[in-house]
Amino acid sequence: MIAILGAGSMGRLWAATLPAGQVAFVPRPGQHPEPVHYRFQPIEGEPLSVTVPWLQPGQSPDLLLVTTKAGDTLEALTSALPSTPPSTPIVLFQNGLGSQQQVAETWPERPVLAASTTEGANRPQPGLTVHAGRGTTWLGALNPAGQAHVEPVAQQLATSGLAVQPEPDILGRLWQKLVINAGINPFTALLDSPNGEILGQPFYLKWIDPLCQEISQLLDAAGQPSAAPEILRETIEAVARKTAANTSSMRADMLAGRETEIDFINGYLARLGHRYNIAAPVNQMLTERVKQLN
Ligand code: NAD
Ligand code: KPL
Repeated sequence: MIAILGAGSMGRLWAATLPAGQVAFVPRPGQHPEPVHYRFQPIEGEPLSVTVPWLQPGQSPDLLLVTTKAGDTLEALTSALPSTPPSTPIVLFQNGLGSQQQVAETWPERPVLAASTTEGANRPQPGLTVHAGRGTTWLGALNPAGQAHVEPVAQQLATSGLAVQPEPDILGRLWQKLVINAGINPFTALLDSPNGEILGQPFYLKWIDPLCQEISQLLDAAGQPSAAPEILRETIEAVARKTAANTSSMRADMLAGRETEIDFINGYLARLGHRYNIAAPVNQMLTERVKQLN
């Protein structure tokens, strides 16, 4: 049985694509709800009707997928883990960085893995989950206890039909995504613009170079491969152009009045600056401004 903690867009994507009958959502404490019914719109073909039960007391999952937002993850796992066998691998799907390390440090003896995914899923109306973009999910261990689980978990997740790849350097891959999210997401939320439209706006043009300077220094301090600020800017802008019409996850959260993941993107970089004594005022400013939007 695969348990999924977080019955939102990403959780429902996996629940709809993994073989039926093998998946259950993990309830919040005290919740005794009915099974979750929804329509699932795959990338191609007709919508499917999906029903997912909740994990019952006494059921022991052999895999736990965590698809909560970064800011909810520690609390959600604190409730869920007492009834999860200690040997069950935990796969973290959160964007950004910081929440993954919190989990690995809080439960060092449990097998903790992280996923970085370019799959896209959303819920444009109640009861409907849309697989909005096909991508790849990279999977790697965050601690020694997780190492032996990478290959078998990748094979188990690949039964969904989604592309899943083992990744020996999952932290590096999470950093690559963090850089892109740090250079696109806060601007899309603050300017209330699709990804491609930020590129010509004065606020973006004023801050992108000093932001890339900070990120370049932070990459070095964190032991990640060096990248010059100009290269970082090119990488960020290539993704913004490729996804020009997209509403970023941060802008979508802002428009829906949900808490954003800024604390785990530019906020993470600002905290890292503090730790390594590297000035990161642009990351700090973007974090504070996005938090003021809520
Ligand atoms: P979402 O808000 O749709 O889903 C999160 C779910 O977690 C919600 O249903 C919420 O009720 C549930 N939750 C919160 N606290 C809980 C708790 N204590 N116990 C049980 N459930 C709890 O978010 P999402 O879009 O599915 O994103 C989840 C994570 O995946 C985020 O970190 C996001 O950045 C990342 N991600 C999402 C996508 C995507 O396309 N949706 C793509 C890549 C990465
Ligand atoms: O990952 C993204 C997000 O919206 O969080 C990008 C790459 C910016 C695409 O929208």
